Amino acid sequence: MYKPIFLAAVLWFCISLNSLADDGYKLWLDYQPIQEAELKSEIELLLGGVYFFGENPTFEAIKNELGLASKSMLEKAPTYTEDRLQNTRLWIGTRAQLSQVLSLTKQTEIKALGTDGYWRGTVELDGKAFYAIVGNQPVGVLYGVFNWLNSIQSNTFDKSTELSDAPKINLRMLNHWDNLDRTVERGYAGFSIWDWHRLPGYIDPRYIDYARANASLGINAVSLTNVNANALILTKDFMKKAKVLADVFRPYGIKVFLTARFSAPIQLEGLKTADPLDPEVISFWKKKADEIYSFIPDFGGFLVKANSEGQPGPHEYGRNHAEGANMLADALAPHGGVLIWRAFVYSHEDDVDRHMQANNEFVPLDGKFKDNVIIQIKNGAIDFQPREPFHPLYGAINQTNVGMEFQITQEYLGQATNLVYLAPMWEEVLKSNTYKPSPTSTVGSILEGDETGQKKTLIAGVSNIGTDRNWTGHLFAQSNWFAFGKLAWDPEAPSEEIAEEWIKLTFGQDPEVVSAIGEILMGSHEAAVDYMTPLGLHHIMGRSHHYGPGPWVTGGRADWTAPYYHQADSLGIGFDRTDAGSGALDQYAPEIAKQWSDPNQIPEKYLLWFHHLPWDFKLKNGDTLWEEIAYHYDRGVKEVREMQETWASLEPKIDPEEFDHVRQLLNIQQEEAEWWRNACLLYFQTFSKRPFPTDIEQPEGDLEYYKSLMFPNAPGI
Ligand code: BDP
Repeated sequence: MYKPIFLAAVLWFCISLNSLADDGYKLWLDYQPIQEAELKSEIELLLGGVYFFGENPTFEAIKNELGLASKSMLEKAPTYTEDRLQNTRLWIGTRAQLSQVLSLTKQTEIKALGTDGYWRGTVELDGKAFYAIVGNQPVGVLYGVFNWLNSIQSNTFDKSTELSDAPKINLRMLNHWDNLDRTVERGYAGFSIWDWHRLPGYIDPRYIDYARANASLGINAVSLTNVNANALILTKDFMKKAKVLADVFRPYGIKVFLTARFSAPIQLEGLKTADPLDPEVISFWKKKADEIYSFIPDFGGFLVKANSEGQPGPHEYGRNHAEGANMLADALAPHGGVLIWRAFVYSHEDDVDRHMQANNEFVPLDGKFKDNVIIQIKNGAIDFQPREPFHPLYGAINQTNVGMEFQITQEYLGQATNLVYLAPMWEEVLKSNTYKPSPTSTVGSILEGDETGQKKTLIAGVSNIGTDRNWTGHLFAQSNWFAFGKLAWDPEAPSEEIAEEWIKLTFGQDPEVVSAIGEILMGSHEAAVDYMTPLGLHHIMGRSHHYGPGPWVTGGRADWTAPYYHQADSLGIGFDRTDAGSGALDQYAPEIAKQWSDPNQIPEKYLLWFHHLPWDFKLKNGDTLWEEIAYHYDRGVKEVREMQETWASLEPKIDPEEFDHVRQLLNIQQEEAEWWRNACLLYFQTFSKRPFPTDIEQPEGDLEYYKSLMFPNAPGI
């Protein structure tokens, strides 16, 4: 008798618990109820009388967002009015639509903000005040609305202050490394969110939430598929599927790009060649581009990885990167498409230091690329390492459009088990002074196009998004998606401010929570560098999956082994890239080459990236190199333990589900940090033959055991 009642009670209890718990799905758009009475009544007034100047699909998307926000923040739907003056408080529209009610000065000011810019503030008409959100185009209005909602959530909305903003970069883009079978290369958050099998018939609601999240950050372009490309994406069947995604994303201002496999003419059409100068090949790509545009009229263009890590490219036919890229760019040009060509090229048949190969290939081609080509350069010359000095191509080519490629997914940074906020690392790169083309140039100013008058600008990030309920595997990895979007919009934005914004939107306003999580975020990158690759060490991760330490990895092509990079021997450690070594430093401006060539002057964080130094080399603080390496690894572990303690102190203030998710992952991170420290120090000690400093926690375990660990099913490969 009691049983069903008891079970029902348990079920009810579980459901209500569950509805309280937060699984992270809503990202930074969870629109918490407004607590502050004054703000609440102000927003109630505004959302109680919304007038849209005109109709279009983007305004529908805005209405959807206002609906979600209002229901969640105020527990009621917004009221839309038909008459712009009667019972109206909030005006939403484009500059042209509001031209009768905006002063000429205001209109000129807004016009200067460009396609994606917006302005919001109070407009007076016949003695009555209206709050207006205005863009030059509907997409600018959308960005303005998201910004307004954000200000409500972070309690900074002030209707008496005008606010305007515009992005500094044209293309703010996510690169998905998603395969057509839904596996994701270097993906640690489940499978691909593109359900190709059920497309075009089935539109997963996630696509819309994905578009909302991106638009809320200003991300306006998405490359759907892996750079290690499958030509099938260019067949009609897949175009129909991609078209559906493009249709979903369009109201949110997001353009779709696809990766083009250079050998597609052979694979799809049976041509004998993919030579970019062959007339049949040229005609194949022209027809292909026309066909894609017939499905997706605003198709963004192609992203291409060629002649790199086994991908086909123009070199097979004795042609260079410019000839390959330009042929594809010509096919896209009549439709206004952009061709993004990656500079991540290196060959194991070339003995030259891998660090130098991209410059060697691209610098001689500077000025030879078409106007609709952008060269997409990774932040560093090797490969998304925990810390890299900026890529020497920045500033070395000045007559070619260049764009940035960051990696948001944490391939080399602890994947989805480590909490690492990447924005400080990106900020470090963006702020780096290149001294070329002008003494004050930075990577950021080059990307903004200021230095060379570059018209097409791009910041891309390799996505960390998958089917996991919280999208990114680790809840805190959401901060990296968020920060990427913010930096692509404004490469000068400080990572600390971005962190604070994300925390407030994700965890609320409590100053103690904001400051404690801020500390965790801001220290997390340096901690990871400390326990993985301190002092400029690089590429010493496990073979192929890049999970965990693998400084002993040898065999196969040299530039995929760890000793190629750390060069540890009985005399010392580090890769000599000075003139006495590979000479890679000469690819930087003389100001940098000079300073960094001197091991006593180079910033110590890059020391072993450029120098092979004796174990007893003295650092600025008087420690020997060997001691300092040990101190860094030791510190890294301790920093993770501090992160754990800080997080634990927040338990009463964090949603239980989110708290426990992060707590468990931090425990794994702590174990992994210890594993890194033990394995690397024990391994390097076989060369240094020196004792560990006595004031560190002594590395424990058996080196042979660490070497024997295998992870054949590690995710992301
Ligand atoms: C490396 C990844 C590899 C990618 C490659 C790339 O290990 O999976 O295909 O970059 O960027 O970091 O093309």
